[in-house]
Amino acid sequence: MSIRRLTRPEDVAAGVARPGYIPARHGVGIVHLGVGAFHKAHQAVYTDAAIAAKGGDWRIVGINLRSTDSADTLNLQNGLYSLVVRGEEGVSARLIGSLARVIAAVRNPAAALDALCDPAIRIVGLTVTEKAYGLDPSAGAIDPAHSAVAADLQTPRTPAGVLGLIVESLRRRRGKGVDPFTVLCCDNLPQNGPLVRSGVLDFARRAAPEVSDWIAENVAFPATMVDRITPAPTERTLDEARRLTGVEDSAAVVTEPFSQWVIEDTFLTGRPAWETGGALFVADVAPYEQMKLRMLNGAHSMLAYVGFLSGHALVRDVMADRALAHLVARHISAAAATLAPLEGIDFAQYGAELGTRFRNPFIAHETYQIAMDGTQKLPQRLLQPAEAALRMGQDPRPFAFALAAWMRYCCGTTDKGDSFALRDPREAEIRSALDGACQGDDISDRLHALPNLFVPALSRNPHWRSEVSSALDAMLRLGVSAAARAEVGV
Ligand code: CS2
Repeated sequence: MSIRRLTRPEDVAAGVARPGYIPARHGVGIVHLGVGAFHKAHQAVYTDAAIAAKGGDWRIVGINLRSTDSADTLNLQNGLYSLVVRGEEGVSARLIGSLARVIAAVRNPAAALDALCDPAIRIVGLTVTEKAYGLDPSAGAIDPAHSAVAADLQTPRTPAGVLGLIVESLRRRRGKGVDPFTVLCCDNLPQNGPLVRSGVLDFARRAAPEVSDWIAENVAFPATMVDRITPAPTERTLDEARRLTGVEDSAAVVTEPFSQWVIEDTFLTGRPAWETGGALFVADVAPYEQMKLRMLNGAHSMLAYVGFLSGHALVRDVMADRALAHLVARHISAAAATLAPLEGIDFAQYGAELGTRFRNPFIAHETYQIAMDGTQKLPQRLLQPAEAALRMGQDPRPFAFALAAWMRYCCGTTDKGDSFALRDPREAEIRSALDGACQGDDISDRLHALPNLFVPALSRNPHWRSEVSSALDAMLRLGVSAAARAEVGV
């Protein structure tokens, strides 16, 4: 029997929460680049709550730079989709009405620029993943070799990449006397607002120098910390959404109950009342961001490499393994010890909650998904806390073990000997650097020599290097699973 497709809020079964407003009565105020599962489980949900509580023309026009799937499914459903929340309290579905439509920029680049230039748009949000910007975070500058950056520097009036689109649309807005928008980066990058600002300004100086000072003076780039564990949706997600809502919804997402958003309140031309959805506005996001990147994301990366290599497909399976759960707890405490105190936050309690979230038996989060893009994630998640630990006279071993697990992952085979793709933008470079290497020391030397990844405080620190080599040796000699057990004595 075929069931009808979701196209109107009233299509869904009673018991499914619907938007507390009539979506079509609200205009758009936000463009969001990167409408994937995370955006749909996070910023779009806060925006939905804000419109329901305070009204306003704040619906979202999505732009996807590469994929066309989201545009195809969401536009067919008038932007509606169900958010399935799974946790101890059970499972629930809620219909989200804040997305108006999605533009697939590969098919329609002009529509993407038009949307960004629309005077109604006051905020441009971003969840495009770390690698999409084309930034060199250590230099706070663009990476001119990044493919999208390089292409957009050649043809800056018809851009296709993130920085190119932002700069060109700001240039056009200025030419027409339209106010600039606020750029709201929601990717897990350190100091994400200031970092994207420096990338935009660097790009503008090269591609549109006549507006670079104007951007520097008039565009706000608030930093944010975003958090909600959201696995990539699967057929099971869609089946469950169908069962709960009674309609066909190809855009459904599944997520955990926990959600957090900390934002700097420097919006120049207004913003939705996101606090009504639970967002926290603070003067300085950096300490929250550091806590989350080092404790949550750092432990996530470590458990992803160790778990994936030792045969655990899901985060919850890693947590069900006693030795690995110990290793995760050790990592979380070591990361907490590198942080400056943060008023109102008990790191021990935050860490304990992370353990509970990682164990959530109702969320199937793949270790292979988290293991992706290691070179883009290591600095903020593992290397900066390692450096801090060394500076503070703390034991760097937990971070060295985590880094060794990434290095072992770079070898491209699991404990069982199965080969896999690294799924990293620097995969080819890593593979050729490691060609023929099989000893821990040698692998570590070669990977520590990759340009723009390690700071000298680590790569030239003998204590650090010997901890990494010894952890990696154990993994190569015993296998990752046994090395992890030996590491924590369980
Ligand atoms: C994860 C994050 O895939 C990853 O690298 O560590 O996506 C993580 O699930 C989110 O940051 C949680 O907020």
